[in-house]
Amino acid sequence: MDPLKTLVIATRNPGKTKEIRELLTGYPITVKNLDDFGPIPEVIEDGERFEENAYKKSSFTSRILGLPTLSDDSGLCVEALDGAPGIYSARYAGENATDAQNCEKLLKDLKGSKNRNAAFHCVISIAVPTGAALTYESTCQGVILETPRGENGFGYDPVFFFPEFNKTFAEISREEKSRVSHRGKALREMREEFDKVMKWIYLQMPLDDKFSCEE
Ligand code: ITT
Repeated sequence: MDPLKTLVIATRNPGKTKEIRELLTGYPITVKNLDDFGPIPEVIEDGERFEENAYKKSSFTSRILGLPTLSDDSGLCVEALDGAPGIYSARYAGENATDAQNCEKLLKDLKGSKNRNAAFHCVISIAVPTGAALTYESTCQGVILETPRGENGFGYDPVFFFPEFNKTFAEISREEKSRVSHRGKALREMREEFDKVMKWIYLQMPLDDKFSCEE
């Protein structure tokens, strides 16, 4: 595996993997994810901000695997709930909660609330084994419905209504979602300067990797 031509996506969320892989097609790199490697220790996501957790995931994984690594830390911030579930989005209804249980708790907590404004946040961190990292971030505004709608996507997509499309994120295709989503926008920002990112990775990687004779 060439460390200068490989990018690992540090996630165990299949929904994220699909979206990120699709957005990275066409790059002169091989995209791997955690399923391509043996068991590796869990990252402790105990930061208080999306940025902190994104960096923890990318730097920890990159150090363990010795490969450039991209991570995504994201979540839904709801105005009437003072920004909750925020960084706790994945485990809002409990440590091993399913997407359906998280949506159910959200709808319960918002019952009777007139203010349904919410925003998805996404921070992308690309780290190299030395610990250096680049960060990209974006948000996407929407409204929380009273009942779930649609079968696509993951997480809170069935309850996240996007006014511009007059549909929830679970009622649109992955391509449509990527065009407007928090993750799509952050990744496109990265893609716009991907030549620079590749150069940065090359400069940051240990000398041994640059002079390796392996293909
Ligand atoms: P990894 O840490 O392994 O990447 P995770 O699902 O635990 O996977 P996060 O800690 O970043 O990831 O939590 C993100 C949660 O936020 C995710 O589980 C969803 O509940 C929600 N979320 C993020 N992006 C979303 C999207 O595009 N659509 C719907 N829900 C989303």
